[in-house]
Amino acid sequence: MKRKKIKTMGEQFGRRSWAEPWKIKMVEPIKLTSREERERTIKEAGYNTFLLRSEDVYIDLLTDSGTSAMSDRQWAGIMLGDEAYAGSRNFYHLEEAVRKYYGYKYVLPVHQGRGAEHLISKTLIKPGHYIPGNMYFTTTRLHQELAGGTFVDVIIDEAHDPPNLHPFKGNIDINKLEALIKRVGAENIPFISLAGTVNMAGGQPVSMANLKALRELCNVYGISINLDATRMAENCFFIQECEQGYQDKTIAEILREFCSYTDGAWMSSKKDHLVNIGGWLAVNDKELFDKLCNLVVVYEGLHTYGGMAGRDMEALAIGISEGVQDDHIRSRIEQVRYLGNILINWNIPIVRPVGGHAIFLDAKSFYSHLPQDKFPAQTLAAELYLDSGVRSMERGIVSAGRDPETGNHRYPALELTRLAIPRRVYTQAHMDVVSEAIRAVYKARKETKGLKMIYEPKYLRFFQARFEKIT
Ligand code: P71
Repeated sequence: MKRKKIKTMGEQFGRRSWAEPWKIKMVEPIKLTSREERERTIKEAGYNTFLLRSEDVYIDLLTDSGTSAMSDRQWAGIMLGDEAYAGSRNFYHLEEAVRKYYGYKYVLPVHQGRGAEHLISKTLIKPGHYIPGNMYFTTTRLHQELAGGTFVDVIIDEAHDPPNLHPFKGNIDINKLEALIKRVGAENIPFISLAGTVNMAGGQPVSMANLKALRELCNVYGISINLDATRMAENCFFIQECEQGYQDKTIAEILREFCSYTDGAWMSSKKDHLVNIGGWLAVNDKELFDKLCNLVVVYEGLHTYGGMAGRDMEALAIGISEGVQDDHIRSRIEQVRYLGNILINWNIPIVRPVGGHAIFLDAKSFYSHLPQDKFPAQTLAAELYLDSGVRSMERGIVSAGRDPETGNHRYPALELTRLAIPRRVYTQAHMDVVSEAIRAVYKARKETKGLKMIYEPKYLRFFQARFEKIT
């Protein structure tokens, strides 16, 4: 009998193989539960993956936020925590790292991204203001609304179309933005809320050319640009790969250039910076900084710790330099692509091109027989967990919440189930298991009837809403 020739992973994709630029020094056991156990645990969790205990999860792709593995250098940094109330040495390391890699002048630590969103929204947004941005993010928009503003999505139309292969689906539609400015007046737009690796669009990048065009327009109207830099290092990988003139630049160089066209940034360091908690807010304007600096003591902590322990700031400062290394970013994004390419090859509907931090299943076309108010993406997250203990997150109608004016559901064009890949945590074998779980759920899709919402909290309902299976 002729033996079938086995191909390595690289060979399957027609290239030499490459591997992660690290080896594993410490492991954390995980266990696979039985189908009966999962039937019970997901029911108890109201079919909401946020309400599962992590012990009952096998492969946890709920989020890439705060779930990455720290390096030995970061853990060593934890031992160097200077836990003084004021003026901790670790704060100065953090400040230096942000200045070096992002280039902003003034830096404030915060406990995590939404802490920074709160401060900047409260400081700059007044009732009646409009805040244009490249697709909403849940916490970002909520803070803008709580400050009295209205978020306006000015992302390009391609971003709302899962199979569209535009390489920079995170771009701002400059015409849409200019029309908004003309309609509401530049004086009613406190800043542009620009995000890299646009989360809700499927981890889609913004191009340097788009940012330059945005800068020009904003200069004409005197509007500032604040960057949600949460996954900006990943965004820079796409610029390096696809945008003319950037192939020979490092991620760190591209990042510095990108930030140089913006006026300030907020950061959830739980992503690019490879830490479990932390964030910062940075601006170039001294007057604005003084206001933020005053507000941080009300909500976060003194301006030299902002809700973080000294040790956390040290791990974060080290994480900033590790998070922009080219080999790290490449291996991180190629792992996401590895999973994505398998699914594309099997004709399973996902958002394309594969983005930076996650695979987004297109639940609308996956469960094309389910209307959006039967929560297809929530249903898909529950079914994936039931099949194999893989945890994912709804990013559709539940996440979109209700319109504050009318109280009706918002019906977003995208109804997605996100499988976010933590950095430096799972192996290719885990990705194989995940792909097969998705395929099994896809094969059984016609039998799935959807969910009914039985409890709905007021703010960010997706975190705590509860559902029942429709039978
Ligand atoms: C993610 C998260 C964490 C999360 C937040 C809300 C609902 C579910 C999960 C957080 C982000 C983010 C962007 C682009 C700001 C924050 C807030 N993402 N901007 O994707 O992705 O940062 O969580 O540190 O407060 O799972 P924070």
